[in-house]
Amino acid sequence: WKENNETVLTAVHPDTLAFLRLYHLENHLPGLEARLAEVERLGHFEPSAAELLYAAKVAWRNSVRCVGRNYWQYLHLQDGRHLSTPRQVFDALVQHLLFATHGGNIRPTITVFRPGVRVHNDQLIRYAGYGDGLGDPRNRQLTDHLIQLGWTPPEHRTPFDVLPLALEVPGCAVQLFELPREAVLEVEIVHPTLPWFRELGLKWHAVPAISSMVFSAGGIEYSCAPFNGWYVETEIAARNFGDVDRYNLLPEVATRMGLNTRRHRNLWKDRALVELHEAVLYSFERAGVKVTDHHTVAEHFERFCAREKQAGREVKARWSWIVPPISGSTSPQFHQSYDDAELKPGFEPGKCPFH
Ligand code: HEM
Ligand code: NRG
Repeated sequence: WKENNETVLTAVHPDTLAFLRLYHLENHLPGLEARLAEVERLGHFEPSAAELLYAAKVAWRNSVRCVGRNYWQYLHLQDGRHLSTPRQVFDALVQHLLFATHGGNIRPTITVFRPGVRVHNDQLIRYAGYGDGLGDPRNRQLTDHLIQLGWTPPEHRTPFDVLPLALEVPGCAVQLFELPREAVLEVEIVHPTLPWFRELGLKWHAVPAISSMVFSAGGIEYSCAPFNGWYVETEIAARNFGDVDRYNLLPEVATRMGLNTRRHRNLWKDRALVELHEAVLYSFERAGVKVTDHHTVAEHFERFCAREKQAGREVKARWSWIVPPISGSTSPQFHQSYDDAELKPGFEPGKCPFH
């Protein structure tokens, strides 16, 4: 980039300039100057599909709270920037889930909509949390919000009622849509050796698809850019099932295991956790649904760090998110410290639409 083209340098948004430089540099592409001149002429940055895809990959690579970054180069982009009605956005979200789910052989996928589009749900697939304690307590406010927008819970409520999506596009009222069954693959949770596990009636969805984060790319803030990979078993077993303020299943599992839950020293919580983890891994595998375990993902994260180092980049990470919630010290990350600076392109928390 030549100093004598000072006007272009100052007129292009600094994040656009930084991203286009990185894009051309990392991909050994010629034509940076011509591309910057074009942005300057147009007066704004409209990423090509290839640029947008690379920005999304780098945003994943930069995600300090993500331990799954080893596969950052393998991300599929669905470009939804041309879509303008709630119905079109909904159809693209269903398409996203179908493509990503892939019958269980999950494909990391991101769909990018034009700025201003919003999904009120923080994940595309969420289970209702009802006022009387049924369901996922984490989603109580979201459930109330959806009811206020006109949703009627099913007549026979269960702990796992999939919530409808609330979609907002500029110039249109918020609209609710029910996901079709075939877009929501679920796994029944059973245990390889404890037959009573099935009677707990547990299941979980195959695809975690975060839909509440703002994708910041080259100076543009995409308010709706849902993305997914696959689960680490700890997310479901330790946190979603085990947390006291989620499904809180440790007391019931431990009791069924015949453990005394009135004392700590028999490690009933730890034993119940291990069985829950084994059940989740076994059930996903049995159903042919991709899931990883905390040991494998930790190993892969180390590979990612080594490759990044070779490329001359320092891996930024948030220790408390990277280290698994069980058996922390068995993961190499436990014994390290990390700088957790957030780079761009990146995913940032969005403003909650109902708070
Ligand atoms: C967070 C694993 C794919 C971006 C996380 C977390 C885990 C994880 C375990 C922590 C979640 C929590 O504690 O609630 C994985 C695995 C993937 C994957 C195994 C498999 C491919 C992706 C993809 C993207 C991504 C495709 C984006 C393109 C993020 C971000 C966070 C995150 C932004 C932080 C979320 C937040 O702040 O709530 N990931 N991930 N991950 N991941 Fe990944
Ligand atoms: N813990 C959350 C999901 C957060 C994102 N995790 C992933 N992301 N694996 C839960 O639903 O349990 N991903 O893109 O794969």
